[in-house]
Amino acid sequence: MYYGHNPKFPDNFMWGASSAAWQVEGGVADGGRTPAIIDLNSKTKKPFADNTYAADHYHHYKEDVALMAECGFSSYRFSLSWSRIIPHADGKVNPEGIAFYNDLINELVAHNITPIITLYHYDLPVWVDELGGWKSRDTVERFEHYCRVCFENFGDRVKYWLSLNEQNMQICYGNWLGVSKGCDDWFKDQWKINHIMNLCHAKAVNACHEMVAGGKIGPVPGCVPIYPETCRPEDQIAAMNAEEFTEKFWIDTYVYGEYSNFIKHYWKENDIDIGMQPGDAELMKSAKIDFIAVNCYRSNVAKYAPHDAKQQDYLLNKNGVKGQMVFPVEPGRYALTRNPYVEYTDWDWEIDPSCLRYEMRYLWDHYHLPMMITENGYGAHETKDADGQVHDQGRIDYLREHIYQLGMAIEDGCEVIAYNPWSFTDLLSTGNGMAKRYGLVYIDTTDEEQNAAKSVEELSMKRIRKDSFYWYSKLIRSNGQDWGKEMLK
Ligand code: BGP
Repeated sequence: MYYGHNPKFPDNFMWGASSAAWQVEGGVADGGRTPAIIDLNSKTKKPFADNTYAADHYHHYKEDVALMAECGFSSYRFSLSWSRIIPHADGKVNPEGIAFYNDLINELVAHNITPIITLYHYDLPVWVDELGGWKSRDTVERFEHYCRVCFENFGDRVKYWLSLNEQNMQICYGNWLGVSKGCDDWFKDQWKINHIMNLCHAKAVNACHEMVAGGKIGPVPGCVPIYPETCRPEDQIAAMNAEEFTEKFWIDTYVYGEYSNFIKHYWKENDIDIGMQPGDAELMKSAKIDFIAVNCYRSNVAKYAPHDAKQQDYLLNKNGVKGQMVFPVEPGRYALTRNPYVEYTDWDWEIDPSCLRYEMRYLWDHYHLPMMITENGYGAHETKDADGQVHDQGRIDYLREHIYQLGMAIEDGCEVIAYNPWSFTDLLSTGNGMAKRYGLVYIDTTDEEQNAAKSVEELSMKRIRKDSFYWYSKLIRSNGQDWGKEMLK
């Protein structure tokens, strides 16, 4: 659809950026925090980078919020560290953890920045893991207790809440994100764990509605639009299969509060028992979400995979040298493949601005719920130039084209309330530490320096505004009018 004018964003549209506790905070042992499973991953499983220091936001939060305000933010999406708030199995609340987040929230509110909080972003406390972790139904009760503590302490100022970050990706890539640890039969166990996560999500939704006056809550699926490789009918069905098994099934469950016939049939065919117990169906049905938060960076292409094709796991690019990605083959379901019509990042992620318009249209058509973008962004190798500045034209191009397509989705009639790209400052990448940078603000540190440092005081951690910071500031201060170049084609 061509409109003959640039897109307009709603007057109260929230512009900001995004982060997650374990990737940005550092201060892992400060203020009474205890370890999370992702800390262990970050220490032992290369190329995860050690999150001991990360971007040291724990000690720089005031400076970081001041920079957000300078940029013109009206929102900031971040996560809380469960083990900072409840560090031990006795379930007692840690006053220092509460104080840290109160200070951060107060600082945001004082600068007219709306906090959008993720309750869970990959950092299960080790003490919860030791008591059975995601394999144990007791985790539902523990998670609900944690959520209630958050709503009670922060709900007076925080009205937008997000339940679990990318539950779909945690299940699809269980090995990568530490969820499959200790499972004997991941093929079957993943669905039990997924069910427990659904119960956690439902408890969070209901507790938010019960405890937070005017509170709104939604899930955060990782969304990757899937295009069929050709108009061959088998490719179209393969694209639908990929969509179901990587994201649609999860979003359907959040929205409808029940499992679809498609997935129930798959479980039956494969003799999978997800551990449904009396009361679960009612709990899931009762949890009505207010919006869908969307993480969307890229699109994928699917094609037919015969039932006797050779299975291939998805091998992600782990070093930022183009051409390392190996696409998955799921015999009888789908195979993913390269898209010849788009550019790729150094980590082989498709650069496809239209994917945002597609995803918004897709979700709006299916679910008719408001949406907010909680992640979208450009991961790149970056260093300071000779002038001490960071000239990230690639990120400006990426953001400009993606935000423009988001605006076109709004013109198409989609209800979108916020755009929070990943990330505000540089922070740890899940796959590549500080080597893969996403920030509008450069953090003067490297993996090598962090690995060699004995304490955070040895690291510069200086904040340097990248070119994208200035570009984004102009765009958001004009509520999406000042693109920095002629856009209408
Ligand atoms: C999302 C996660 C984030 C973030 C981002 C970029 O899936 O929610 O935590 O890391 O992906 O991914 P990566 O860091 O692997 O480049």
